[in-house]
Amino acid sequence: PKTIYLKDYQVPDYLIDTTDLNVDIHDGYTLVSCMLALRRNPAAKQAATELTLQGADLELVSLSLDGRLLEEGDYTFGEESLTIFNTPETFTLITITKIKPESNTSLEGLYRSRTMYCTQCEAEGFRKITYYLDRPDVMSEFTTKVIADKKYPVLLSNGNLIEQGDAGEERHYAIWHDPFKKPAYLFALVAGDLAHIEDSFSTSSGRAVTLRIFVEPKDLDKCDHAMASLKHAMRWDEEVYGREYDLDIFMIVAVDDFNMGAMENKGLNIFNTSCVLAKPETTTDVGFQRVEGVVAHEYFHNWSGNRVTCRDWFQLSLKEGFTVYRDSEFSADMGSRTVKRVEDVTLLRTLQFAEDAGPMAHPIRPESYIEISNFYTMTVYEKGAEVIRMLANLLGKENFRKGTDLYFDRHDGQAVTTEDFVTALADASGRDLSQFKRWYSQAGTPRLDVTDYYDEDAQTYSLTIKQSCPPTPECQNKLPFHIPIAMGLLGSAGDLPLYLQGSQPDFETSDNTHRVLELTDAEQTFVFERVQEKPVPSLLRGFSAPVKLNYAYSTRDLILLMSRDSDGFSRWEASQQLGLQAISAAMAAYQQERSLDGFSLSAQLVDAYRRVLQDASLDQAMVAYMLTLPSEAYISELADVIDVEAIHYSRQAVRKALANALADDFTRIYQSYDHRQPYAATADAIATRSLKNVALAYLMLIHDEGSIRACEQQYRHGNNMTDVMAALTQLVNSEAPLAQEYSLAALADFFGRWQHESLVVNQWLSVQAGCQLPDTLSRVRALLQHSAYDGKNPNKIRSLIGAFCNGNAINFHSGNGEGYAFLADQIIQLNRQNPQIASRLLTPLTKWKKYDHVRQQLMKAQLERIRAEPELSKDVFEVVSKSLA
Ligand code: BAL
Ligand code: ZN
Repeated sequence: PKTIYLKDYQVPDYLIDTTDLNVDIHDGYTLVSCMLALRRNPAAKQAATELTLQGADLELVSLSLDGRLLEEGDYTFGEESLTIFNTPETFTLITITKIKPESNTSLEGLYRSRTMYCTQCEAEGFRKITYYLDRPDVMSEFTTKVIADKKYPVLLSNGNLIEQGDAGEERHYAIWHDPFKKPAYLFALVAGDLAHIEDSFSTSSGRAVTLRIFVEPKDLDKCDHAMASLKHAMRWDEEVYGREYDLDIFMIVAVDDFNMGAMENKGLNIFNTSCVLAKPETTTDVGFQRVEGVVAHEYFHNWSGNRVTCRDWFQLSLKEGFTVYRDSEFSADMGSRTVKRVEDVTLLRTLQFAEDAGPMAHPIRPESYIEISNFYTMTVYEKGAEVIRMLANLLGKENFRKGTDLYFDRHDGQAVTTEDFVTALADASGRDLSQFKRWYSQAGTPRLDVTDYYDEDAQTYSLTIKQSCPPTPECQNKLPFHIPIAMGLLGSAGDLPLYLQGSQPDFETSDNTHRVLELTDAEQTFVFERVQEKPVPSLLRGFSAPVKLNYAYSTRDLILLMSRDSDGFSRWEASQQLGLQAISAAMAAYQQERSLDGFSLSAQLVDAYRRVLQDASLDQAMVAYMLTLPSEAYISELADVIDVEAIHYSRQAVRKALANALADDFTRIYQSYDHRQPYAATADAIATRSLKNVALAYLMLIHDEGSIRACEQQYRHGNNMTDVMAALTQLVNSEAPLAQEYSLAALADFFGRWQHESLVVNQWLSVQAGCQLPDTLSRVRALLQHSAYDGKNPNKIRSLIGAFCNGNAINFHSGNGEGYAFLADQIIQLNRQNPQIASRLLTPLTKWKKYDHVRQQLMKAQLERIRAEPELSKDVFEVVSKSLA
C-alpha cells in the first residue's frame, strides 16, 4: 500500500460546481446516476487534460461526457480510480454505477443496517457510492433524488426537501437540495421505515428550524434526551460562539450498525444508536452524558467542520480538535466544570498518552498516512482539543472569541488548514503563536521536571522547570514547546499571593493567588518574591497543558493540596498521586514476595481519604472521583515495564484496605441514599448516585453478607440502569460465594428482561467480558456463540471483544498468551469484513514493547501471524506493520 504525504499536497485539477445524484434503491442492488458539472481549477499549476475520479467496489454501467457515451479507450481504470482522457475546460459528466448495499459489510458508503439503508462517507466512503473527486477540498452543491420501494416511507438526504411523489405503483421518491457547497464526505442518504419525534428551535435572528430525530419505531420512547441536548447545544453555540444554524431543518437518524459514534453530515446527522437513544430504564448516567456530548459535538460541526472544512485529511484536527474542545466546554457549562475536566484528563492520560508512547504516535497534524481511517485517534481528537484549550487560555476569553469570529468569517465556505486557524487567532489577538505551532507538528507527551528552592532569608521561592519530549517515530529531537503552566503556591493556611519577579501581578484572580507561567525554553527558572514560608507548589492547575509533570511531592504535601488547594482539579490530582504512592508501595512488596498478605495503609493516608468523604463542601461527584484510585490502564501508562499481576493485585489490595478502614463512612453514605427517589439525569443526581455506587463497590470488597445482600437488592429493585448495572458489576466481580451465586441468577434474569433491547444486551456482554475473575476468556468465547451476539455489528464487537481486550488486563494478558491469540483470531476474521473495526481492535497488541520479555514474544508472534495473512486491508496493514517496525 502507498503512503500519502502532507508535503505532496496539490490543489485539485478540476472543481465540481454541482452534483446531481439519482439513487435508485432496489432489493439487492442500487443504481446511482451522478451528473457532475466540472470545470478546470484556475488555481491548478497546469491546465489538466484528463480527470481522475476515485471509486471503489463500483460496477460501471455507463459513462457520458457532454452527452457523448464514452467507450473503451476514452477512459481507464486504476486500483481505486477511473481516469478519463481528453477532458475539456468545462463539461458535464454522467456516470451510472451499480452498487450492492446489502453486501457492504465495511459500513462505509451506502449500506444496509437492519431495516434501513444509510450512508457513512467520512473519510473516503463516498467513492463507494459513485466515481467522484473524493477529497475534502472539492466542495459542490448537491441535489439528491432518492427512489425506493414504499416499504421505506422515509427518504432523506442533506439540505431541504424540494419535491416528493410517486415513482410507479409501489415506489416513491424524494428530492433534496443542499444550498451549501460541501465536500462529498458530508453527503448522507437514508431510506427506511422510521418513526420520528419533532420539535422546533427559534434561532437568535428569529428563524424557525424544524428538528427531527428518526429512529426505528420501537425506539421512539428514547429520543427526548437527545432532542433536549440538541436544543441546548444550538442555544449554546449562539451564545458562546455567535454561531447560528443555517438550514430550515436539522435531522438526526439513529442507526444500529455504525463504525463511529456519529457523523455530522450537513443537516442530516447519522448516529450510532448508542449515542442518541437514552431513557433511565435502559441507559446509564454515563450513557446520558455521552448522548448529550455527542449530539452537541455533531451539531457544533455545522460550523467547525462543515461551513469551514478541511483542505486535506492531514488537517483532521482542525475540525475534530476544535469541535471536541467546543463540546467539552458545552458539557462543562451544562454540568460541573471540574468534574468534566477530571473526566477528560483521565481519558487523555490513559489512552492518548499511551498512543503517544506507542508505535502509532503521530502529531495532531500527521505528516503521512497509509489509511486515513487509522487517524481518527485520541491524539487528533483529544490532544487536538487540549491544544485548542491551551490557545484559549493563552489568549483569554475575549481574544479567543475574536479569533474564532475572524476564523469563521474569513474562511466561511472554504477548505482550510490548521495553519489558517492559528493565523486567525494570532491576527485577532496580536499574539505571536509561532513557537506554539510546534504542538501541531511534534508528537509525544512532553515531560516537565520541576525542582524548587526556598530562600528563607531573602523570602524568595524559585521554581526551575525543565521540559523534554521522548522521541517518536516521526521525530527524534524535539524543539521546546510553548507550555502554559497554571499554578499557585500553598502555605499552611492555603493559597499565598504571587509576586513573580519581573512581572506584574496577575489580577485575573482577584486575590492574585493564581497565574499562568509560560514555559518556552528547555529550562527556565521562575522566582517568586515576598514568600513568607516554604510553600507547596500547586502546578498544572486545571491540567493547563497535556504534559507529564514530575515534582517530588511528599505525602504531606499531597494531603495539603488535596484538602486546601483552591483549584478543584488539583485537589483531585493530589488524591490520585496519593493513591499512586500507596499502590507503588504495594507493588514493591508484591514484586518481592509475590504476595500482599501483610499489606496495610498508613493512618495518615486513611485519614486524608476519610476527610474527603466527610467534607460536606465538596461536590459529591468530586468525592466519588477522589475516592476512585488511578486505573490499571493509567498505572500501566506510567510504568516503564508493565507488570500486569503486580498492578492488578496491588491496586486491589489498596482498595480492600481502604474499604476496611473506611467501612463506616461507606456504609453511612450507602444507607443514607434513598433508592426510591425518581431518576433524574441532572449533574447533582448523577453525582450522588455515583458516590453511592463507589461506596457500594468498596463495601463489596469486605465480603460481608449485609453488603452482598444490599447489592443484590439494588440489582433487583433499582429503578434505573445506572444502579442496576453498578450492582450487577459488583456481583459479577466479587469472589464471595454468595455474590457469585447471586450473580449467576442476576445475569440470567437480566438477559431475560432485556433481550429485546440491543443496547442493553451490549451492557450485559460488557459486564461479563470485564469480569476480573479467572476464566473470563472461556465465558467470552461462549458469548461469541450466543444468539444475542452479532459479529457484524460494531457495537456488539466493541462490547464483547473490545471490553475484554481493552478493559480486562489481568485476563487479556494472561501469561499463557491465549488472550493474544484470541484477539488475533478475531482481527483476522474482521480484516476483510470491516477493516476499520479490525484495525481499531488491534490497539492493545500494538503496545507489546511495554511488557516483560515473555509477553513481548507472545504478542509479537500474534502480530506477525496477522501480518502474514493474505489480502490484508490497508487499515490493518498500516497498524501491524508500524507496530512491528
Ligand atoms: N467526523 C467523524 C465523527 C465525528 O468526529 O464527529
Ligand atoms: Zn467530530
